[in-house]
Amino acid sequence: MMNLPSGENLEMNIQDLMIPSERVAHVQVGNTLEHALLVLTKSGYTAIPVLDLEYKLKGLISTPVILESILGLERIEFEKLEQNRVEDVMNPSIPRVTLTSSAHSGLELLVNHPFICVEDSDGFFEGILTRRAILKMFQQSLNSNEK
Ligand code: 4BW
Repeated sequence: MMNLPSGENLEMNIQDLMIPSERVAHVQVGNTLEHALLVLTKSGYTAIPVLDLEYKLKGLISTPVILESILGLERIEFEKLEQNRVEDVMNPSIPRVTLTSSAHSGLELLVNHPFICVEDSDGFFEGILTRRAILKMFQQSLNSNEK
């Protein structure tokens, strides 16, 4: 529950707002950079989670990080896309909450991150909470207040 400036209480449950894991584009440890670039390009997202074989969070991979890793001094080293693995270049620092975290902690992280990962109490990946989901919820709340 959150208190809006108006004094209104806003129910916000991370589980209800998140995109569930089966609908989240992701790659796995061991995948090549080429595979990751394909998934990123086809999905249209700039950054996606990296999971291990048990479906636990290991990092985030993004198009800029991949492109940066193949920039040589004089040319783009395309061969590295096949040679290198996502774990070689991913960002291991992941903004994350658990299913039972307060909505407030999720909201705070979303100020600086476009999405945050949600895991269960054993560290298994459950989904992501996006800025869009939060903004949509606020918009719906404002709309219903105006009526
Ligand atoms: O392919 C897209 N489909 C839709 N419906 N919206 C898209 C798509 N690509 C971008 N967008 C929009 C969204 O509003 O641009 C925003 C920024 O995308 P991003 O960060 O930089 O790729 C999107 O905002 P959002 O929905 O609040 O999502 C925030 C971030 O969460 C995205 C992306 O990194 C991640 N994300 C969202 N849905 C995802 C996902 N990652 C993997 N799988 C998903 N289903």
